[in-house]
Amino acid sequence: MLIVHHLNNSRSQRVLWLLEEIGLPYELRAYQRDAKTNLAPPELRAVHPLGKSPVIEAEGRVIAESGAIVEWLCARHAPQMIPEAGTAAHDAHLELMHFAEGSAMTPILLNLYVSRLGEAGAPLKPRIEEQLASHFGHMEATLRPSGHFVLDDLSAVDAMLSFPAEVAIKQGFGAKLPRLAAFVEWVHARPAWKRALEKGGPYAFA
Ligand SMILES: N[C@@H](CCC(=O)N[C@@H](CS)C(=O)NCC(=O)O)C(=O)O
Repeated sequence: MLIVHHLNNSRSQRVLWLLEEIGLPYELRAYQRDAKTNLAPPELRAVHPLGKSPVIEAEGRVIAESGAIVEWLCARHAPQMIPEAGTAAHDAHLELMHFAEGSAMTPILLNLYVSRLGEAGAPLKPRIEEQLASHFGHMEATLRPSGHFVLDDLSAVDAMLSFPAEVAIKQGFGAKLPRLAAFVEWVHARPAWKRALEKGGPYAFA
């Protein structure tokens, strides 16, 4: 059976959600962040050298990186969640899949780390804030009237972008970005998302 190495309050929540949407059975192995450092416990390094989550084990392989995991799961078990190759939707999907971890997460993580510097980090704040607004604004503008990022039904990139979208709402961007707020509300109302939350445990972005 497929194994998910799940860390509390992490990007692996979207993998649990996707698995619930697909209806694929899986074994959840839960890890807790260190209460002081917020880092993953060292046992995760025994699973994959990066020591982060999510990681899945399937078909004798160990796969890290949520983007790769989401693509792998959809390609194998939910091909309808990836637009057909050669179409404009496929290209848009590809771009957003990379945007989700490449661009969108950069200011989110910078913000997290720079905030720990207190006053020393103040000179970096305006640029970080401008980049957060720019990336979240891009997500808002990209959402289609159907409420999805590509196509008009749940796709792999909806799962990937659910995490930065949740961060945006948690950080108070929802008032200015109503479509993004509606997207997160829609995600959180999904029975599959609720099952994933129950299985994954407390989640700061719920
Ligand atoms: N690009 C990776 C990032 C993985 C990652 O940084 N995961 C975080 C949780 S969201 C983690 O495990 N942090 C704990 C640590 O770095 O010790 C992915 O998308 O899976």
